[in-house]
Amino acid sequence: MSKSASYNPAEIEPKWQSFWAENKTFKAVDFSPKEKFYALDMFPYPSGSGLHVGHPEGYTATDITCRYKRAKGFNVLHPMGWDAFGLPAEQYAMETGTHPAVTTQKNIDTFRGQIQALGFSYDWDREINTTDESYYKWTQWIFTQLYKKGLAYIDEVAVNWCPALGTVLANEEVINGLSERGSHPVVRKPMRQWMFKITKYAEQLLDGLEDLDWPEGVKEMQRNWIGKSTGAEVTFDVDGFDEKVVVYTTRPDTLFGATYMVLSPEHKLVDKIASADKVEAIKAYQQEASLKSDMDRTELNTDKTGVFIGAYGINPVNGEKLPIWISDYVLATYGTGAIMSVPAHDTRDFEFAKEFDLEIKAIVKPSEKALAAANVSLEAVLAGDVCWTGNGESINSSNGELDINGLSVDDAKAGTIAWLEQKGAGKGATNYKLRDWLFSRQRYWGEPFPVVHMEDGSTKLIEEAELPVQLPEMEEFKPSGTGESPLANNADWVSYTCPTTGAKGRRETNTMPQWAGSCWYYLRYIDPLNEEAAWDKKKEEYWMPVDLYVGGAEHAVLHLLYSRFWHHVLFDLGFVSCPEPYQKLVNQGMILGLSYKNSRGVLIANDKVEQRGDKYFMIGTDEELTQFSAKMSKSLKNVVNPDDIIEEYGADAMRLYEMFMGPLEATKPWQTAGVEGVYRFLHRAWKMIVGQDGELHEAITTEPISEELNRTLHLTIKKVGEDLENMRYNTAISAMMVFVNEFSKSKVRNLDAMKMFVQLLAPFAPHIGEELWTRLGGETDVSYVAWPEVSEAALKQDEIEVIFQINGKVRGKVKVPAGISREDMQALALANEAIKKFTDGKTVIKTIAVPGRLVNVVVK
Ligand code: ANZ
Repeated sequence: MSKSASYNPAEIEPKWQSFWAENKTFKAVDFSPKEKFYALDMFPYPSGSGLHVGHPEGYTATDITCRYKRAKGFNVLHPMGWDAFGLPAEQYAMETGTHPAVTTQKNIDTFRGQIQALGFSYDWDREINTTDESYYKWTQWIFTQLYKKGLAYIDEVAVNWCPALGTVLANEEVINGLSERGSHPVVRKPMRQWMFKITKYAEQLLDGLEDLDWPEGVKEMQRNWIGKSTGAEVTFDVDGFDEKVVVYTTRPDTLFGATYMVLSPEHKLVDKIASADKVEAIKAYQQEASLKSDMDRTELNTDKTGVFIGAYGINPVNGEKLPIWISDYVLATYGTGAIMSVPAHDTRDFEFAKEFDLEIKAIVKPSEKALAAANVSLEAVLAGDVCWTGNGESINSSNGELDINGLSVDDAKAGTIAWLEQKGAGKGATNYKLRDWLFSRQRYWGEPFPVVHMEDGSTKLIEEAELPVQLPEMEEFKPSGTGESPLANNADWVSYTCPTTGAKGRRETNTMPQWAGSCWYYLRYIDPLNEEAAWDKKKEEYWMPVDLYVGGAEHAVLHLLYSRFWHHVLFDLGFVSCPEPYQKLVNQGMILGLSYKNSRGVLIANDKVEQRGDKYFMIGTDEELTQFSAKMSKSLKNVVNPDDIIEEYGADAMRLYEMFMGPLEATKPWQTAGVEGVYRFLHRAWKMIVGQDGELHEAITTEPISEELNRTLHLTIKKVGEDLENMRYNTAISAMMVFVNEFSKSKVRNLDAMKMFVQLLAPFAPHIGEELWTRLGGETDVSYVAWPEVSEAALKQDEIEVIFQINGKVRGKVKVPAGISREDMQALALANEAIKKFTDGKTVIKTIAVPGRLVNVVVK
């Protein structure tokens, strides 16, 4: 085939993709003596709508880094797979009768094709699919390990039950009482569920964050999610009963300001200590509270509700009788499910006290400075007209024995805790917001639990030899409606006979949530075909931890916390060699689409918009619209399909544009005109190297280039290398654009310089990179050719050219020694003949020097 003269991505891209696939160019070598580099992409859920431009953003970034690392001599592991269990495939099955396995396979094939068309350097021999038996067998095995360590248990828990979806949802899947998917009402209902004791790992998960190279914002979100707080548990006697109420408080220093107490409506003491005349009102209130989510209950600025239960607690510091209420703003699942209320210094208590006209007693006196800053008067605080939640000194807080008056909040806390401990009325305590993880779903399309409920009431774990517990083929996927999964309808599958004892039982019919497969996929990539074990320990030691993990910021807590939890457990069990799975994490920014709105702010879908000149109108009308950037969505019809871009401009242009749009972490709008810009750059790079006859450009010889061009070459090598180390892909591309501009002007283009440039370009635009490399006579493909070295000598500049100006007008150019000082530049300018002509007889008001660039002399 004759070599084509013009840049034609449609021709070269499939060619190189086949070359890489046939030669397994990007195979990761276990135990290679080279230094390892493990780059992980958040693997996609293969949805029916195909790849979105957001996917290749992160994938391109890691791919560039991987290709760079190979050239730097690393043994790179860069894998891809499919997070393929999940609700959409099951819902689609309910609507169409197509089995989720069929839909999933079809979607995976589409995704794989789209991803391969982008020329990513994945080791496809390591592809995994979380719905394959050979994969989920090991997901089940990990469950058995957690179970044996006592970290998995069954509990009757109030769960988020969504009648319309026929399933229970995780807290994160409920937004303001509605399901995240479909916005259906969600209610609270107690059900038998599998739970993981992630709370046991709260401290470890908190500590582990310290040494990770992660965005500070993500670490902070995890810290908040874990929500560690320290304070005290204080024991209150109940007037007339032997029962005691234990409360959790972060402010034991405010005990003297407690004026009432609140139990959560579900608190087990309520029935015991309530007076008979309150029972009915309490029942009604409990019923009402059961319908609200924790989120709704604890929100500020909501109307506070509650019922006085007719009992009194005794304040241990002063013996005062405090009325006990129930209210839904106190959660059953946090602390002890009971609080002492200090309305003067706690916002929710304040709102409640105002609502029910309860006493407000100020016992913290803020400093004058703090009052002024908050624009609050001391009188208002002392009178209980405003709630002061900040610091200050304790007042009215003494019982003779315990006297914390005049102390700061911290000292008063410490003093109170010491006194309570001495009296046996309390102790220091720590709490976490983190809850145990609800780990079961009432769905078909998920991993079955390796668990059987035996007839004798025991729970039997399916051991490794009997795994996997296969998901049975079924034709009906509708939830059973009782809250059980569709699997409960499959009597054959449900009934179990123990192969050794013959004992009978019922299989667990819940399935695992979608998080399960993604909790450990990075470990399976290490040893994807292993049938004997989830992974080989030696391979794990070689490859782990993941050196670079790139993905969307929406995973800041759930996936990233859950998988850290599993990994910590696996570490404690000795199955993995490092406690943390992901050493460095980078969040890619969201790519927005262009959208339109009319003068009333109504959003208009893109298929209803037409452009006239540089303005936008509602099709066929005079209604002018404004353009803005918005999240891509089907309804706005502003989703960009990568296939269309590849077809028109090629994969290299698509990759380059996604990186050129801005810093990787930034949110940025997609503009197809921008793709044209980088596409033209690729054309220019091609023409710099390939002549009109399809042979090498006649300017390319072995003749040396000018010192100046050589300097440009090495500056570019330096800049691109530094930018790649720091994942600043956009500025690296700018540097290469400068290079192409400079060299395209030159009639002498040294062959080696061209080869080095192509090496720099290849990680970003690998197809054109391989093509130009072979045309330049590169012997093997460019993927593993050693990265070019920067010549420090070439960077050195003996003389630089400086511009002299008078009142901002250029009056001369002078060569000066590189590294000249500002003062010397100014002196040279004033002594320069050309400048002197303009200063003679005038007054020099000032001289401004920009080192290495110019001197401006201002005269009058
Ligand atoms: C008295 C007090 C006085 C409080 C004061 C705060 C300020 P964090 O920081 O989130 O841990 N609390 C305790 N258990 C609760 C529950 N189950 N439901 C709702 N609220 C609960 O918050 C702990 C504080 O939240 C505790 O300290 C308690 O109110 C309340 F000036 O006790 B505090």
